[in-house]
Amino acid sequence: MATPWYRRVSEGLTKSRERLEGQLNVLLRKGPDLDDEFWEDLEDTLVGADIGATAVTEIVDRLRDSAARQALPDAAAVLDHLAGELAREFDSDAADLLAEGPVVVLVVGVNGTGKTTTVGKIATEAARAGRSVLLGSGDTYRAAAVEQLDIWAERAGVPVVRRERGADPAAVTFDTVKQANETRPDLTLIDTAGRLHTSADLMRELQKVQRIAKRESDAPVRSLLVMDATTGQNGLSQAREFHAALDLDGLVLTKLDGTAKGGIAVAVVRELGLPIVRIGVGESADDLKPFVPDEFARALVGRG
Ligand SMILES: Nc1nc2c(ncn2[C@@H]2O[C@H](COP(=O)(O)OP(=O)(O)O)[C@@H](O)[C@H]2O)c(=O)[nH]1
Ligand SMILES: [Mg+2]
Repeated sequence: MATPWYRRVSEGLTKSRERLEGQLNVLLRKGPDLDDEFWEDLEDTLVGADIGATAVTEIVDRLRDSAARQALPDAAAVLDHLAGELAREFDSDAADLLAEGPVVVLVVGVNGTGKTTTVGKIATEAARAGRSVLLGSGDTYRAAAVEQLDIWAERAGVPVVRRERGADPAAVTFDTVKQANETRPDLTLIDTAGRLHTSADLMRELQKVQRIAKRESDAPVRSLLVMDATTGQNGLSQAREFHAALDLDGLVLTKLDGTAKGGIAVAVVRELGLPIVRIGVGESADDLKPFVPDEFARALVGRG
């Protein structure tokens, strides 16, 4: 049964699904036999979807195993099990860090990945659920970033802490956390900049922001990476760098509507061992969704 959630995510994953489904159909047309060629083609197809070589090897091994044990008759039967095996790659027991309260969440990531948009969407989601929200405008490098966040905040009806352009992001963080300690919102979200002169400069600045937040906040502080799914393996290596510098707590994977390689979700979770907290499947407030492994896998593979 197609829930509204499933329908929207499934729409968002259209490009990924069409690509993967198309290739799986090519594979099926080659014949029903579960020979070496089938398994190799299946591996190639999954690697091509950006699922990542280690995950693919394990998924295919498990499929081979169940093909033998459950006497799966042919290629079609194996592919019917693919979505289930993909879903197993995700940890479905991870707690939703945005549902904690009170909590302070630093939102980090490379420029243009969708940080400010995601902060706006999360604020909207939380405000609609009747939770109190406070935003911190920590990208002080671009005037447009502050204005952009203000627009989201106004629409969601939530307050924003800001300083003048060029101010120290750690100072904005300090002010935001101080206000959070006084007003005790359920959810405090701090937007940050994604570009500095070098990535080492950026990591140092974000570490400082994180240090100040943790030192000053009465509530727990979490760090959430926003990653653009269209950047594929390159995005994955940036994610590793953020994780090494900041010891992240979770991920938001954005722009899944804009890529044919949504399999990157599997690679990211596998490589970083972090939960996907939300996914972005478009630019509007309604296009931020919780991550539901089974349904995500089905939307990605398209079969069944
Ligand atoms: N298609 C699509 N666009 C998105 C998504 N999330 C963000 N964007 C767009 O990506 C662009 C950069 O977003 P922004 O929030 O400014 O990125 P930031 O530099 O990380 O703060 C904007 O045009 C957003 O509308 C998404 O899930 N899907
Ligand atoms: Mg921004």
